[in-house]
Amino acid sequence: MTRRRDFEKISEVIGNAGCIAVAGHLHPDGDCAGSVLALSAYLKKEFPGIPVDTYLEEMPSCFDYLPGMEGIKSEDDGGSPDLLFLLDTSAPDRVGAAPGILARAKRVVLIDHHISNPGFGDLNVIEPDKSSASEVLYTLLDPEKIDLSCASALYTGIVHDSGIFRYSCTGPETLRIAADLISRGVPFTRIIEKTFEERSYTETRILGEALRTARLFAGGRAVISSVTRETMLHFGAEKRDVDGVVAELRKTAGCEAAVFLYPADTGYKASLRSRSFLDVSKVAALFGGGGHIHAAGCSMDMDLAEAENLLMKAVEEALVRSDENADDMRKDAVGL
Ligand SMILES: [Mn+2]
Repeated sequence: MTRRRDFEKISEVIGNAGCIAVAGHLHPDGDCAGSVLALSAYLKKEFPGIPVDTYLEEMPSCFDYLPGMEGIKSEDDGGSPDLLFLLDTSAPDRVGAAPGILARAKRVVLIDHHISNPGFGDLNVIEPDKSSASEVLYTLLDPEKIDLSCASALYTGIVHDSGIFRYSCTGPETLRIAADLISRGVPFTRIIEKTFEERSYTETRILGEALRTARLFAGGRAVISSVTRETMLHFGAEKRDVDGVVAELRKTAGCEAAVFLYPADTGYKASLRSRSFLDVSKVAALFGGGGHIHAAGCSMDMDLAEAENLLMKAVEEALVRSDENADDMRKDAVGL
């Protein structure tokens, strides 16, 4: 796996920056928020003379324990920092909260783990073999200067992108880092309970509806479900209330892939997940989206039935192509 590392420690890149900004991607998840807030907390403590602005779109309230949540800027205030740290953000058009800041910042430093990241910063640390941006960030910090709140934020990022150390992106080093963070007193049981297990009443009910209406396709090797605008309204649900649905669909026995659609401002958004071999980021890319091998998403600016049909066809074709590739590999292996 390619590793790109333009520097070894955060302290090397601060230089004489008069003001610093830290930002992440659109629709921040646990890794994005964890890495952004961990770095903000670290910089504020380590460089108290330098103002640090933190940009993040609104987060679900289960993340309220993260450090510095109260000081976050969720909209573009026109700031032009000397130095912008952009975390977990795979492309220039994925910058959340303050998209314009990318062009206004004098110097941009990327810290990421997306394989698709082209390296659009002035300095880049992009390590696709790492579980999370938070794991990459940990290796750039001085271990002696990671305090409990920074450690809790890093742990949050790692535990979210690794699916509580279950996804294949979890490596031995991921667990060593988690062990170090736990030894610093990170309240890991509470973090996992609060951000994974706890569900609002609304989430519980709309999840039930999405599971009840799930359908198999591609010969039972994939599952799809969706919720309409009307259903969202009926349950009083917002986008964040359906974030966990696709992960539940993915648990369906025999299914390699899961697709979930929910209403966006225009049309629908699709979340795709796979279990082992299918690269759903390639399916999402067909519709202008992207992501990781096992988790991806795209926008479908059309009516629901059309979006479902296109996605089912694309997933089924991708599954067939994977079968053919596997056949070819078997033939190669036996010299046919
Ligand atoms: Mn991530």
